[in-house]
Amino acid sequence: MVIENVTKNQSVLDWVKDKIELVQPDKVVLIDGSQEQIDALRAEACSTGEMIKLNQEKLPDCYLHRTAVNDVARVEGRTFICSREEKNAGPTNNWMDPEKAYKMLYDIARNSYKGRTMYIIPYSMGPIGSPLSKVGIELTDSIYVVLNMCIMTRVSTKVFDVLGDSNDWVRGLHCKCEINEEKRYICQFPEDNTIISVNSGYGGNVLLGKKCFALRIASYQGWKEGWQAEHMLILGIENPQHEVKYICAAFPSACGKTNLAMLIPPETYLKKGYKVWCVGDDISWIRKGADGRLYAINPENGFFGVAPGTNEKSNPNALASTKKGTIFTNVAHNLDDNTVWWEGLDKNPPTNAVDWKGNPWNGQTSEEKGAHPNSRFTAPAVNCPCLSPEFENPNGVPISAFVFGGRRAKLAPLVYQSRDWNNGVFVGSIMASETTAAAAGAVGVVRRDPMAMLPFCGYNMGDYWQHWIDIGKTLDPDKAPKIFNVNWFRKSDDGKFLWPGFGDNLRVLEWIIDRCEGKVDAVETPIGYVPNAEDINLEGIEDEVSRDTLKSILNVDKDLWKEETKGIEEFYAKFGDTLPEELKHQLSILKENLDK
Ligand code: OXD
Ligand code: MN
Repeated sequence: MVIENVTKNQSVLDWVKDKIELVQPDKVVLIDGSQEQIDALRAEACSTGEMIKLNQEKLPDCYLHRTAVNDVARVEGRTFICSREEKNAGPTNNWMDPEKAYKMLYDIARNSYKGRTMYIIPYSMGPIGSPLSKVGIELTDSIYVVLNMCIMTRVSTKVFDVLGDSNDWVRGLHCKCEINEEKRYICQFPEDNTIISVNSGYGGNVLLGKKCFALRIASYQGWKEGWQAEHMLILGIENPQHEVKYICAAFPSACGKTNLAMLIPPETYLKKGYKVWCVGDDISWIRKGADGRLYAINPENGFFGVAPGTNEKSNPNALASTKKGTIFTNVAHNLDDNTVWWEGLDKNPPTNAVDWKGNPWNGQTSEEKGAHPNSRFTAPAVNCPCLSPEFENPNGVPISAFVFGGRRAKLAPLVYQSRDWNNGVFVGSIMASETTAAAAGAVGVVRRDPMAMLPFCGYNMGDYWQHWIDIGKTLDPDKAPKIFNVNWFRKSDDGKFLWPGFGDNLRVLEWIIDRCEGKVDAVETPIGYVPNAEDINLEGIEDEVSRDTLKSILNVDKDLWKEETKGIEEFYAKFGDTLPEELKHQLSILKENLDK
């Protein structure tokens, strides 16, 4: 099938023709998302060694892929926002002049598909035809990208029917080139709805629907069009009366976001009939509905999850999601039964295996890791046992609360509620996490990551905060989601975690929902409202968490917060005149409250 047969959209036809002339593929293939085509591409990728077909009894339709060893993660240092004015990229993004960037990227891309095939992937972020969805087209020379996009997005030529002759679609050009680190660039052109990614073959750099479109480009579109693209999971909490309330939550990496999105309620809650539903694990697109409330969809169609640490205990729903139709990237390959393994899957590493680099590996004796710490599974959302029945709802789900979070050993209490919307925007803007041993560099260093959007905001973060404030102005305070902050990671002086986390986090979410419903009181502190210790349900974990321990992790230490305001001030100073007045005001209120 050729593209001219499925669309007459001139902007699409012109752009594709132009890019074909640029990169000079031997062959052009239009991807229609059909099972037949997917099967043929899987077979082709296996015949060239690009993918390995896994044990089809244990892992039906599952495959393994290894990237180049120099190409295993997103590369923030080589990711650019190419807005016409540097100021519009803001102080937290790398910026490149668009004219220069196009020239440089086209020089790299020119003739790079010689001897290769161009795949044209038409896809929808969000259910096809939903008023909250958007269309993208990615051109790629990688079958791995095609097959991942077929899991992570809705790939179909039907998107052309939805698009008609509109110019509102996102252009994505991906060229593997030589996977040269020195010439690797991930460039977003928000003013042109365009993404160009060269010299990488790894997930977040090349699955252009995800971070590049659904966050960087979409956050800019949301700013211009009056909606929001956020780095937030979406979950639904069903109570024993079968009422479901939805929460969107943002966390920096290494805070258990995927685990929270697929939380299994504690035994006592299960017995009473509570359920948790996953709508999304990473990204939310949010818009005001006809009833004046905010509604969110998950624009993705799969999970691109970190494999290490995922196991039957930490996240059985994620693990179950990987059991069919999944592509594993950079995990260890168990040759005995042709399955996969990663650190933290179980205590029984394979002895006859191949590590993520492709070398023979004995998990019982080797000092090296079998799977790369950022190895991934790309799993279809439909596999998830707790996938929300609302997952395909084109209108999204109504949001009761926004939850921000971070990893703070001493500072932030287990949970607090902002005083109002603008105070909640302030709480999101000061989000920060202390680094763990999982990342390179010093441990315990505070890294600011406002709304968990630091590497994903497609425009000036100051304007982004103002956009949050402006959205609040359009909402009736009774209908606006309430805004909270959580911290699952408070530690004792001897370094032990004081809150059990995982499924028990539902106890905190329950308080959050009760606050949204006006069912429970709270204590006012300088930073916002904190629960009365009696109001967090500890049934079943009294032995682990005493009321006194709970009280200690709900406390707000004024001296630590005074120190914190200095860090906030320093961070805010970067934004100059783009820092919203309202946030300056919020910071001064916090300081006053702490001095009282
Ligand atoms: C992700 C990330 O992979 O946020 O989702 O880095
Ligand atoms: Mn993410």
